[in-house]
Amino acid sequence: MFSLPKLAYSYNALEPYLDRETLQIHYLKHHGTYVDNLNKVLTGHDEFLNMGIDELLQKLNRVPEEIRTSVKRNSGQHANHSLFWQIMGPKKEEPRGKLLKVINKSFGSFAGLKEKFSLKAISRFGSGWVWLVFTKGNLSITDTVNEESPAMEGKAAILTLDVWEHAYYLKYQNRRAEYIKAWWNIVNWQEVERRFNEINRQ
Ligand code: MN3
Repeated sequence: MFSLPKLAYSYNALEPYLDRETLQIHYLKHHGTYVDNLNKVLTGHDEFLNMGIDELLQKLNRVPEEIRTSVKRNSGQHANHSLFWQIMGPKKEEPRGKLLKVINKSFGSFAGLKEKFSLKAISRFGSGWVWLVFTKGNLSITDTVNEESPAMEGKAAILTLDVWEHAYYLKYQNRRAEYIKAWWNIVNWQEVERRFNEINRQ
């Protein structure tokens, strides 16, 4: 069985950048529904129901074809949102240490990373996700459509941004660029660094 991960902060902790109502609906209703649907569609398929989410994403091709699209959709969204909640937090922080060095190497500066990532997020047409991926000593920015993710290709992302409209519409309406600009204030760089160090050690 899959379940909603606990949030490490309260629903209003990310105000004013991410409002309480949006966070609550996004987490409980949107993410909650993906988790419920995943458990429902996998009922009777215990092999997959008992996997961790990362393993399930790696083994989607083994899921019976008649339920594969639904399993991919809901497991992808479950994994993406779980990461998204983790890499946010109420403390205003900036990247430091080894992570900052690699950011500088890959994008010139922290400002360079923010600019390139924001541009990708603004120009992603329709629903999807933007990612910061660490492979072979370098950081790179990619975007994916709908529920897709680097994890489905076996790559580890250390940061992600949800640019589906449900992530910002209540507060920002169609102003996605404003949402993205505000979001930088609530990135949990300690967690991003922890994920970076974990991959860097491998
Ligand atoms: Mn979402």
